[in-house]
Amino acid sequence: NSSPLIENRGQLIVFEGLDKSGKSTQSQKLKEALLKDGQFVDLWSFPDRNTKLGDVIDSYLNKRLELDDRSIHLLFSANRWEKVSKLIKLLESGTTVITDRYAFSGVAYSAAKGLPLEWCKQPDVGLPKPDCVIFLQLSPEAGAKRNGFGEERYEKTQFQNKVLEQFMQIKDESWKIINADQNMEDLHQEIYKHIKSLKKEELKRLWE
Ligand code: T5A
Ligand code: NA
Repeated sequence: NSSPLIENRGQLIVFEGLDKSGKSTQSQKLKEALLKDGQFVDLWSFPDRNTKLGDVIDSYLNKRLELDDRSIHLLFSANRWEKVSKLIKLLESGTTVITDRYAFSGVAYSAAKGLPLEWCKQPDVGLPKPDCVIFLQLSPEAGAKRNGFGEERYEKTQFQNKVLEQFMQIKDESWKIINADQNMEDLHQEIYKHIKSLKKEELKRLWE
């Protein structure tokens, strides 16, 4: 019973996971594989550090700027909303959009600081709902051993454990949790197979 409008739209695929779980590596590999299949694909990441808001967020993450927890939370959300009209246009025109992080990171990192979970979700209510969230599961201890860990604000093992707990509170039926502690190619194959098995549905809104 799916209409041509649904058949022809692009999918919204989100990668989530703790710091250094391999999101950037795998989102790039998935993009290349889908392009090879002849699909139109765009790869995005959040935060988008290339906008004015993203510049402020980058300063915060690199510890050059201090902000109230609620203030930075709202900026991360605003940084998604500033791109929504473009996102919807792409999906409707048939381009699949893969994003490296999305609203789930927004909620999990802020709730891990102690902000109420329900409060954290509110600013992102109504965003396009992903067709699929690929959650790359890697223990905080394994993540800490990877290159570059520890440079940015949230990269401390104890905090990462709290973030993981919050992610597990907000997961839903659209999530696919995948063991990220395997070699890059095997991991890619597992993700690719899952994405190819997805059915096309109407685009929904998040947390409505
Ligand atoms: N944040 C984000 C919020 O608080 N609120 C929000 O709303 C949003 C959107 C920045 C931070 O902002 C927070 C969360 C973050 O703390 P970011 O820009 O996505 O978010 O930065 P990171 O998540 O820190 O990205 P990373 O660089 O840490 O990690 P990735 O993308 O998960 O991992 P990747 O692919 O770069 O790989 C990391 C390293 O591991 C190796 C890679 O070669 C690389 O060296 N690697 C593997 N090694 C072994 N086996 C594998 N399978 C591997 N895959 C990759
Ligand atoms: Na990344």
